[in-house]
Amino acid sequence: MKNHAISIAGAIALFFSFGILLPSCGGGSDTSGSSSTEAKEPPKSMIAEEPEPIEVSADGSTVTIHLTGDDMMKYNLNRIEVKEGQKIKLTLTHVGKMPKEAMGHNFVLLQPGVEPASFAAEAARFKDNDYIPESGEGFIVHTKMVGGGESTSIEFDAPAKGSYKFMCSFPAHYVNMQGDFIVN
Ligand SMILES: [Cu+2]
Repeated sequence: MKNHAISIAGAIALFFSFGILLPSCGGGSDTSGSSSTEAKEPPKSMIAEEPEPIEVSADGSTVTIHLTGDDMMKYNLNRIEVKEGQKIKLTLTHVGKMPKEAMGHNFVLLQPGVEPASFAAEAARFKDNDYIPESGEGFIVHTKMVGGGESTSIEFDAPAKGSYKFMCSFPAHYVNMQGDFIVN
C-alpha cells in the first residue's frame, strides 16, 4: 500500500516535471498559460484511488454522494454542497464492522432551523423505528440505519436554497456525526 502510494507520487512528480519542462523547451511565452492548467488537472484524478465523495454528472443535473460512517462514529464528510434543482443520489456505506445495534449509522437531512441535538433527543424515543420520529417531523429525508459492512441508498431532489444540517440519529452519534448541507 505504501509502495503503491510512493510510486503514484513518483509518477505525479514525473508528470509535473515533464508537463512543465517540455512546453518551456519548445515554446515561447505564449504556451505557458495553457500548459500550466494542463499540468494541474491530471494529477488530481491520478491521486484519487477511490471515487470522489461528491460527484456531479456531466450535465450538472445529478449529484452522487458517497457518504461513509465507521466504527469510530465518524462520517467521511462534514459538508455537502449541491445546487437547487439537482437530483441527489446518496449512498451511505458503513465501512466498520460493528453491528447496527451497537454502532448503527444513518443520514438524516433536517429541516431548516432544526438543531441536531434537539432532533436527536426526539429520535432517541423511537428505537423500534430505527431512531426516526414516527411523526415524520423535523427532517426532509433519511436513509435506513445500517451496521458494519452494509450500504443503503436514497434519491431525492435538492431542497430550496439554504443551509441545512445532516446527522446520524443513533443515540449520541450526532455529537460527532453531523454536518452542513448547503444548497446554492
Ligand atoms: Cu451513527
